[in-house]
Amino acid sequence: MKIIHSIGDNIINLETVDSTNNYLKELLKVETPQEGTVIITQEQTAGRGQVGNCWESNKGENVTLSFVIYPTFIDARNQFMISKVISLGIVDFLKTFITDVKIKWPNDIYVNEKKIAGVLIENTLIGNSISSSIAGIGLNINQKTFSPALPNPTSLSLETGDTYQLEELYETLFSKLNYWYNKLKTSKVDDIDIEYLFLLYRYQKLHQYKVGDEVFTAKIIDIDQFGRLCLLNEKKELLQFAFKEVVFL
Ligand code: BT5
Repeated sequence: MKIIHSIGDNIINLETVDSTNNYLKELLKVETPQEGTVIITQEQTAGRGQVGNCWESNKGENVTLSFVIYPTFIDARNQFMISKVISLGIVDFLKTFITDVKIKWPNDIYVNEKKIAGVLIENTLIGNSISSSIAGIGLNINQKTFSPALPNPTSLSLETGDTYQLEELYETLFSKLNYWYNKLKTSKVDDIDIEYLFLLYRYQKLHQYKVGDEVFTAKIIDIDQFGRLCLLNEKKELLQFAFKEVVFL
């Protein structure tokens, strides 16, 4: 009989680490941790964002964790589905405390135009399938002041005025992540796509975007199968962009 594990069934707590994503990456080189194994840390000395970006988080104040899943059942070309379900899990978690939570394509969670969380997903592909996926979540909880270099940070505490016991949050966060990951496992792709667009920051609204030196007005009309941003400009032309090819103004 195959034992099914959920995110959060197995937790490794670390006082300090360079990056929880790095820790899992190293662990995967020497063993196959059970699916859903989570690395939680109080402090990262080299927390990472996308391509060389840093993730800042004061010690003991926020959620900084990574978990591993083995979504071998989806094609590599559909890997953005993983990003979708993780974003949806984080949003559902935050909605138990605050309203107006949005997903900013491709991997940020926004509250009132500010970034409260970021997700770093690192997939290992074998041929056309995904052999493992490490998902790192940085979620600002109790931190109230941030380095001025960050463009628009916020935290749960700044939004609600409350202070939270981190240990009391994990169970809800994991249950929301499991809920959406199970939708993927059971091929409820339409449920995922509909909810994702419903929660998408700037969906169907006219805003300005920049590509190279060109600034234009457009609205987001979709995120395609490959995770590309689909914009419709004022000339009614459809434009598709991969991550980093377009800037939100
Ligand atoms: C992300 O990258 O937003 C993904 C962040 C993932 C962090 C988690 S923590 C646990 C796990 N272990 C890791 O090493 N990483 C993951 P990106 O979209 O590249 O955004 C990074 C940018 O967000 C930075 O360049 C800053 O401008 C900004 N930023 C950094 N720290 C922030 C914070 N605490 N709150 C809001 N914005 C922040």
